[in-house]
Amino acid sequence: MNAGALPSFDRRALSRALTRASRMSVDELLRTRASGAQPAPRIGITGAPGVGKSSLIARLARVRAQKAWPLAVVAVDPTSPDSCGSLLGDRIRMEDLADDPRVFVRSIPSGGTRDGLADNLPDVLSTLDAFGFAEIVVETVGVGQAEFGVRELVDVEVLLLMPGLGDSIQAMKAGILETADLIVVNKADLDGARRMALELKSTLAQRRTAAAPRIVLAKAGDDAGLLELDALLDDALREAFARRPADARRRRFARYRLQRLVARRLELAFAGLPESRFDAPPEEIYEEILATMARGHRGPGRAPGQPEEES
Ligand SMILES: Nc1nc2c(ncn2[C@@H]2O[C@H](COP(=O)(O)OP(=O)(O)OP(=O)(O)O)[C@@H](O)[C@H]2O)c(=O)[nH]1
Ligand SMILES: [Mg+2]
Repeated sequence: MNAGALPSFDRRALSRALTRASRMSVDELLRTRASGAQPAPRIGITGAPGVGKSSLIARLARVRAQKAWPLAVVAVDPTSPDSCGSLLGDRIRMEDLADDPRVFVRSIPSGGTRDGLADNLPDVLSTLDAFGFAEIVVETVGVGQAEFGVRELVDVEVLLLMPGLGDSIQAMKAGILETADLIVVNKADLDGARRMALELKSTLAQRRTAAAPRIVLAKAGDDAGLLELDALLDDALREAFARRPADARRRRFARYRLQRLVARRLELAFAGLPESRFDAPPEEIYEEILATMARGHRGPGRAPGQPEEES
C-alpha cells in the first residue's frame, strides 16, 4: 500500500475532498457509492475528555508512520464549546504537531451525533481510503464513556483511561472495558496508575471475557509504553484482519454507514412532523414517516447542528 514517493498524496485536493465528504447531506450520501478502494487499517482511540488522546496520538502517529505511510489522523471535535469549555484551553492541536510529511491530520466537528462520532465519519474515512492512506487513526471525543459507536468503524479500538478519573473501575458499565481491544492507562506519571492497571486486570479477570484486552501504561515523554502500544497494535490489527477477510471488513463498514444514514433520515422525518400530528393513530403517523423517508428530505438535508455549506 505504500505506493509512490513521499508524500504520495495531494494535500490540497485531499483537504477539499474531505470538506466535501463531511458536508454532504444524507440524501447525497445515500446516492453515493463507495469508491471501491480497499479500506485502510483503522485504529480507534477513545476515552473521556482530557485523558490525553491527542497527545498520545501525536506521538503514536510518528511511530506508526515509519511502517504505514501515508498515515491519516482524524480527530472528532465536540461541536459545542460548552461541552468541554474548561478543557479547550488545554486542547492539543495535532495540526501543529504533524510536521511529518508522512502524516496527515484532520479535525472534524462531531455534528449531531451523541455517540462521539461525526455524522459523516464513514465517508471521511472512505475518502482517505480513496487517497491511498496506509493506516488511519481516529480520535473520538470522550462522551462519558456511554456509547462507543466507533467500534463499528474501526478494526482495533483502544480505550484510554487515566488515574483519578472519578469512576471506579468496578463501577464501569459492563461492556465498556470489554469492547476495547487494548486499554491504555495514560498519564502513568500521576499517582495511582499502577493501582488502576492492577484493578483493571482483576476486574477483567472476574468478568471472564473471551479475550480480555491487554493493558498498557503510558505517559508523555516516555517511549517504552508507546512502543509497547505500537507492537500490541500490530498484533491486534493482524488478528482483526484474520478474523475478518477483506469482504467482511468492507461489508461491515458499509452496513454501519447505511445504518447511520437511515437513522438520520428517520430523525429528519420526525423533525418535520408538527406536534399536533401526534394526535393521529400511530400507524398513520408511521405510514407518513415511511412515505417521507421514501421521498427523501426536501429541506437543506442536514441534521441539526451540522454547518451550512460555505459559498
Ligand atoms: N500528567 C500528564 N499529563 C498529560 C499526559 N498526556 C497529556 N497530558 C495533558 O493532558 C491534557 C489533555 O491532553 P489531550 O491530549 O488534549 O487530551 P484529549 O483526550 O485529546 O482531550 P480532548 O480531545 O479534549 O478529549 C493536556 O494538558 C496534556 O498536556 C501525561 O502523560 N501525563
Ligand atoms: Mg483530543
